[in-house]
Amino acid sequence: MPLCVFEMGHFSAVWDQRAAIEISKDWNGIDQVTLRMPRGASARVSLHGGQVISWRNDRGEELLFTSSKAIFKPPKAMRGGIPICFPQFGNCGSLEQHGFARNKIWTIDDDPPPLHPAEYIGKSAIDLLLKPSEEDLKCWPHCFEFRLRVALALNGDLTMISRIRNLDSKPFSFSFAFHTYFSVSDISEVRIEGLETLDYLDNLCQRERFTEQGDAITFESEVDRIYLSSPNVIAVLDHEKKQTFVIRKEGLPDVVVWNPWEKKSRSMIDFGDEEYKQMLCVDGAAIEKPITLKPGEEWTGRLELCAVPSSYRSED
Ligand code: TA6
Repeated sequence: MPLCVFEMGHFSAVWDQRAAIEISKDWNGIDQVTLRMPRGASARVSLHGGQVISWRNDRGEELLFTSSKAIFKPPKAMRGGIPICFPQFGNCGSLEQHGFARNKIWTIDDDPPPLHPAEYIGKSAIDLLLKPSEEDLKCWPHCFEFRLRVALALNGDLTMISRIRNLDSKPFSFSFAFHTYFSVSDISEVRIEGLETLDYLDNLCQRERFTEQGDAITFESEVDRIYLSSPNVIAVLDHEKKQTFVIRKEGLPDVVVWNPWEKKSRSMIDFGDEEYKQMLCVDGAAIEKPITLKPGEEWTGRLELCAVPSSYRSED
């Protein structure tokens, strides 16, 4: 099948005609957009929350976790996939936990301002837009535009780009996270590399600040931490699956690491008691130092996820 090149404004994009974009409706009648690539990879985004709800590799294997008890009923965000946490991460002030963006209906943005040409080459993508409703402005009185681009590359890599612009007459600040639920084989066989020696805020100790030791992070109990000023490349190694998630990020200095373990799992109605064994949240985020935008200013946060075969080397 020939590749064809077509003009997008002043950019050209190389397009494999076997790539496809399908729009369907979920059982609540909310649009979902599925990106399909010729080698078999796919990603599905719900207009409910702009949430990526599925990311599959060339073999059709699901790479993101979704709870078997997830509640697919607005306004609650589905437990899994990649919910968008904006304008806050966490539970402070009058806003709901992790902000309202993940609980709102987004629209398809058919005329987004262009990105760098490299963002278009060999990718299938959808652009979504969130603007505050009157109701939103009552609880968060700042006018903004949030443009989200979700793109799938020919090799199955998933890219999410958030662009948030201040359309107000005064500055505003926000915190942000791509709240990414990775599917793992067995949490006791997983380690994270790239966060060694960093400071972190421990959500299990009123966000007290600690320093991570020199080894990769492994899991034997509940972990709920915000690692600060992290490198832009983090690896999540899954021994059993012989697979590594490589996380590349820009504009997202912090990394949230969360596994609820047994006790917390039992307290969540939309989460199975044993499901903590098959998931791990590793979120690209901007939390410690909220982003402040002056009128007219725009912030960009970019996340790229790859799933690569890996031979996991145990240290011992
Ligand atoms: O740090 C991650 C976290 O804030 C945890 O404390 C836990 O609450 C998790 O997010 C899930 O939040 P959610 O609102 O999606 O249930």
